Amino acid sequence: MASPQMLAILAIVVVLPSVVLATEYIVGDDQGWTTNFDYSKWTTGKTFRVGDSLVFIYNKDNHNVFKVNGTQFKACQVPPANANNSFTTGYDVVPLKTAGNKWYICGTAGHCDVGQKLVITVSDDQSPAPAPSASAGAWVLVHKDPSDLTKDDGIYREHVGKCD
Ligand SMILES: [Cu+2]
Repeated sequence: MASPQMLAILAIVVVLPSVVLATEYIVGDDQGWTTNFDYSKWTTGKTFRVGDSLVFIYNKDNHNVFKVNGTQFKACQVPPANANNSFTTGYDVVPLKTAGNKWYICGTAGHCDVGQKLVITVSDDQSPAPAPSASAGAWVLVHKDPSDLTKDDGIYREHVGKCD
């Protein structure tokens, strides 16, 4: 019969992969959700997947979050608020439930116009980012015969430091 300790270990093993795969993105990092921040720059290099969450952190006296469509996003047009499209707590966790483009703006007058707007593309690809496996392959190649690679080869330069 399985001991409680064994069951606990089993539970951790089963739960862990889903915990690792889901990412909570704090929008704007330490700047949070605010005016005069470049959110398109913030999204650069990030991959958003179904199951991840956005966390909007802001002063609720000054800001809020509206989920809008692409047209409203472009025009900074605030839609009528409903339970599904507006967030006002100052610490809003927004799960990314479906793939596709998602648009968010602040509903306070003028804030979207000065950059408080965020557009992301959510992928339904559940596999981890492809970069690690690609670099692992390149690393093996470097070990095999580094002399085949020229000095200017990006792969060689990127991974040669990891060789022991
Ligand atoms: Cu605002």
